[in-house]
Amino acid sequence: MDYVYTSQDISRLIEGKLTRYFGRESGNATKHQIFRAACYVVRDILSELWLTNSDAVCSQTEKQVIYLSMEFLPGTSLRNNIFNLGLEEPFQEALGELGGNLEELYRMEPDAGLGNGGLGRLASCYLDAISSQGMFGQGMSICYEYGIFKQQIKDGRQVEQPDDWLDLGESWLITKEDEAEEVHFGGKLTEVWDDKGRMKLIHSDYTTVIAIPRDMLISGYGSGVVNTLRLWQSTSPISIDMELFAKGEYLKAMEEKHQAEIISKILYPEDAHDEGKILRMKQQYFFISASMQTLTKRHLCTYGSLDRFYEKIAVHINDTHPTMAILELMRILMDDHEYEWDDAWNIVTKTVSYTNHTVMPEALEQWPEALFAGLLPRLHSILKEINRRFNDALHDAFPANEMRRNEMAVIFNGKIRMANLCVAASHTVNGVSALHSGIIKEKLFSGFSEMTPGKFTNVTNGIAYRRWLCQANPKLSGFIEELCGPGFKRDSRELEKLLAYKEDRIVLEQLAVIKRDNKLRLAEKIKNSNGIIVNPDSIFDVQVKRLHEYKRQLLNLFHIIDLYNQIKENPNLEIQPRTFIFGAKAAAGYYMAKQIIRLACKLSEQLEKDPVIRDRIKIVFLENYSVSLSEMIMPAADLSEQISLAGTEASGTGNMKLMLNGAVTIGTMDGANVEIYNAVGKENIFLFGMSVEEVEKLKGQGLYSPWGFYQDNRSISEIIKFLAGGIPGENFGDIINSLTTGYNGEADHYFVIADFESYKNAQQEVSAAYRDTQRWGGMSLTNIAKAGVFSADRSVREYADKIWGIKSIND
Ligand code: 26W
Repeated sequence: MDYVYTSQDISRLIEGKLTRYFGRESGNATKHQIFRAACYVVRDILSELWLTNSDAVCSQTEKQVIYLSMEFLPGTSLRNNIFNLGLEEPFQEALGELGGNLEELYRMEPDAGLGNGGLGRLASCYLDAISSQGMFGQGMSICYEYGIFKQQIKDGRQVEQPDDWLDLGESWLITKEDEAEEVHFGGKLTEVWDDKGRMKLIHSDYTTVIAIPRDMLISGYGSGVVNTLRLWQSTSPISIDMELFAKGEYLKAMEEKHQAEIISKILYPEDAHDEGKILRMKQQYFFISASMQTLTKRHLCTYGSLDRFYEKIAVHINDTHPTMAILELMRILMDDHEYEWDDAWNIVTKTVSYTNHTVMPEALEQWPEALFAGLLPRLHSILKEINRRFNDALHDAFPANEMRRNEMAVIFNGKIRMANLCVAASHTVNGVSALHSGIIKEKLFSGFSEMTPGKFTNVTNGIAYRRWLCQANPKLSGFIEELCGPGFKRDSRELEKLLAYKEDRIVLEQLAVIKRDNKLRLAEKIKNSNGIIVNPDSIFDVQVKRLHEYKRQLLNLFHIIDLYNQIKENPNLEIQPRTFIFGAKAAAGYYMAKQIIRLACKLSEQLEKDPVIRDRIKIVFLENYSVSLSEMIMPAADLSEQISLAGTEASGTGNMKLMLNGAVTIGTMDGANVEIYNAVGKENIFLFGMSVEEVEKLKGQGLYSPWGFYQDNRSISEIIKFLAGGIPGENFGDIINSLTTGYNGEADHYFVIADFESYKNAQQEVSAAYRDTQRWGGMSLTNIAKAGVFSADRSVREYADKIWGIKSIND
């Protein structure tokens, strides 16, 4: 799609914004003002498209998906929108004419970090893909005033700082006060009988919170479709209680307002650990209630009835956090529109679908029933009825198996199990990689799959690849375009055309030059932020992701300590120089994760101090890993560390971004690594470690003892000794304890020690392969060429066909 804007048009539009909003001209405007003006111009262009080709307009005829998620991680938007609109050139020229610089504006934009990691970024990749595929859909979430914390490293420790992103980030938001909704908390229920002899429940004495929509427009690449991400902000209908104020009770006078506003104040930074906090419950109901009310109102306005709601709306539940949508839709249908239970349930179950993103037991949400009942009395009464009916169905399905019935119940032992509710009410349930979908079907939800086998499916995750290739790595993207034409930007499978050059020395050399340029760019960033000079010819060995024991950053550190010990023992040891790059945020309350960060940072200092070591191995811990930082790291990586214990990482998406940028994976047979392996073949990946079955077997025997390895494997005993006293003044006793103390799977819960030898061998193969530049070049090229299947465009088409039943306007 072509939009005809010349650079003169764009500079005139920017000047117009500067005059109207800031009373300035480009000559005397600040950089912030120019940034804002450029955003407003882009926003206007998107708004125009939105008014003709959007979720709002076309939902009159087309079915659309509502993607409910507690988290979205859009990162920055200016570059992405300008790229998607194909307006890079006119903007570049216009900014030049105005005495500015487009790259500089890009760098000023703060990340919208309204998510923790994989789950939130996936949601944003999918919105991008929905628009790019010419489909209609809307994301719905919370407009957190503070996003994921900014991480600083001080003396090797993580320090969390608030992320005040709205300051400049607000430029993208369109506030729609007229579409605000009321959300009710607490209160009491009374039964009354109407004149037709029907019982009705009246909800009274509740507290009202107002939800105000702040919409972000989501452009698509070349499709002309613009969708929206609706972020709800909370406020109170009462700004100040005048009576209390008059009595001199100033703080109390504003209490209600504060209580309301705190709901959308800050994103919970726990990922994969459910804390069962009441504020989190309020956040969930707040955005779900506002979203479901808006959707039903909109539908009613167009069609006059909610009978066939599911023919126009697919509601998708992104992990269990938005599960209350099931209950809220039941409430609206029955209480506000007088549907009978069976009819309401029929509509709900035809509307909702659910994706599971983790099998970690500590991440599966459970709410204490009493807490839930107090905060959401009406939803609780609906929930109890769902549970009662579902228990009847369970009795029919498993009459003789009480254990099975108990494990599948929605309410059990005073706890509400959100995942069970999701599975019971959704028409389709999916996992996020082939392996993970198998695990949820066969293990996590095995009872459900016995009862309703057809409900389960897989959609392997995908990434907004144009962001990580065309925008983040323009040199590589430009080179691919030279070789294969521009088709890959629309159809990622066209990347396979690169395979024709697998043996072409000149092409491989050119790819290596591009990689080196990107490594130099990252080296500059490292110098500025960490004060460490890195060698661009060393292997850039990258592990970037949230810090979790299951992701095994510790295994990576074990390998580094082993290399250190080896060089210490034999200073003449020939080794391939490596720069180990880490980026990882730890949840604020996750003690062991923070210890692992400290180990990485202190080890980094220790290596740097030693001239025999520092030219060969180095650790760089980059602080504040984020979408923007990943856009700089991915293009510079040689080796991609995907080393979770098999069966723990649902999919991973960083693995896909790194592969797309030509990094070769060292990994376990876990999550989407399995599919990467299938795509590139065994000669283009370094596999190691136990398989899911082997892990299961070892766990099942209950005999695993890290001590056996400690005694038999000198590398391991030396590593533990190093941890016990190798860094003067530092104590890593708690890490040692976590690996060695406890019985039956307590010690070394994620089998770091059991997988070490295999990992070390794979790492030796990496070094050998890297030394053979021709071989490495071929591996790298194959990884790029085969990354096409991991496009979010493909994932979204699968969701559309298999789950949502939505279509593209381009088909
Ligand atoms: C209740 C606290 C909480 C918060 C977030 C529990 C669980 C989560 C998420 C489900 C964790 C998450 O981000 N999972 C990741 O989802 C990605 C997208 O599907 C996958 O690629 C990752 O493997 C998975 O860890």
